[in-house]
Amino acid sequence: MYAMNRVAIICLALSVLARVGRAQSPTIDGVLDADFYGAARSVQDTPTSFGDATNGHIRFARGGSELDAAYARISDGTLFLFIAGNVETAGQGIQWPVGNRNKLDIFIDSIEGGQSSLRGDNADVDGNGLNRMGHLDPSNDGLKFDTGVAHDFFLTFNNYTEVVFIPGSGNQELWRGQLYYASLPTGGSGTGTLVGTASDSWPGSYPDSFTLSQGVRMGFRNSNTNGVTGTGAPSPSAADAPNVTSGLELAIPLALIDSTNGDLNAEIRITAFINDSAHGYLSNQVLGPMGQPSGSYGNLAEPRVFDFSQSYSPGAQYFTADNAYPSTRLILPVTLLDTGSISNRWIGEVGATYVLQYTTNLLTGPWTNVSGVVTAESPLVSFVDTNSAASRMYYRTARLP
Ligand SMILES: [Ca+2]
Ligand SMILES: [Ca+2]
Ligand SMILES: [Ca+2]
Ligand SMILES: [Ca+2]
Repeated sequence: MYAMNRVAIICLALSVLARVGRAQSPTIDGVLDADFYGAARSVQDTPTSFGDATNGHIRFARGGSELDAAYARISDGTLFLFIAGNVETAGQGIQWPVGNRNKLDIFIDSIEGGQSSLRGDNADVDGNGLNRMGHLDPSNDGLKFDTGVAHDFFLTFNNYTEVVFIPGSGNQELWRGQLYYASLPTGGSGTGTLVGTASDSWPGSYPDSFTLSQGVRMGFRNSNTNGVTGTGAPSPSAADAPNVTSGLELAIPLALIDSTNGDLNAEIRITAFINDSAHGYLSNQVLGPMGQPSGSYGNLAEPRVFDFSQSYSPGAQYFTADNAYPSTRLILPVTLLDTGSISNRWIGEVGATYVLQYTTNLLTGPWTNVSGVVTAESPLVSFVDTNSAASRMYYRTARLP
């Protein structure tokens, strides 16, 4: 089945193209793939005012949440996001303490438009928690982001336990991790959904990876006991934040964060923070970080009156992910046609020109043109390569100046 192998190779190649010389894709398991992600896009500089977890269990973090660093990379039609840190687990008081059900909120600015000031009429997700941060009345105008940031999508994660009766073992608390998604259109409303609930099926069973709906994959390792300290520690410090290699890892299909016509910004901006269970009380764990000076640590409190663009919130409370291959807005998976030809599709900028190229060796090249100039008449650009020679193992598109 040579043809199938070839398609598999090509699919693999597309991810390689993002950055030749680095790993092709991460393992979605809540452990940092340093070779894949490269340098952190943001590192925490503020000790946590939401408690410092010290128990170190792979799933259950007691008494604290923190965001130590963020890693992000776009590859193979997917935004890979790794948030190093831990999120307090809400137990039921049987095997695990009744903790706070903290929320890890993630906002993504990836397309034109969106909300620089959160509206109050967005989709109802996580107990209407998104709208808990949004506009209520003129004196509670809604959470505001840094100048120039208008977020388009929202994700929120939390973890808790569910009591399940296990014959022979009695009531057992099994871990659950929930992920919600909502769009944030300029005019409000939008769509929202529970992407999925990751579930341990048996006491002591802790799968590395979960496949949720919408093509989203999630890994979670909650065992961090290092990173930032609590603000109440004898010597509060954020010095260890860059060294944390466990946390929440997400693979998000770009189709979930693009516009209806397939457009996607060349730079994607992401804001992440820890919130309380109702999304009604912001911690000081934000990425990009708050830069709180020693002696002046404090939570940000009511989200409806907080404004990340004000002088009391210095610096950028967002981090970026580059569309990794600047000449390719987005390469979509190739399709093998009945004729043996290969259909290549990519998301381009209308009016821009591209050439489709192939190579037999990703490390040494050379790249040879398959097509002549292809002008993007619409955001979805396609070109069929009718030459099925085995030498055409890897494809890319190059945007012409
Ligand atoms: Ca990983
Ligand atoms: Ca936007
Ligand atoms: Ca810590
Ligand atoms: Ca700011």
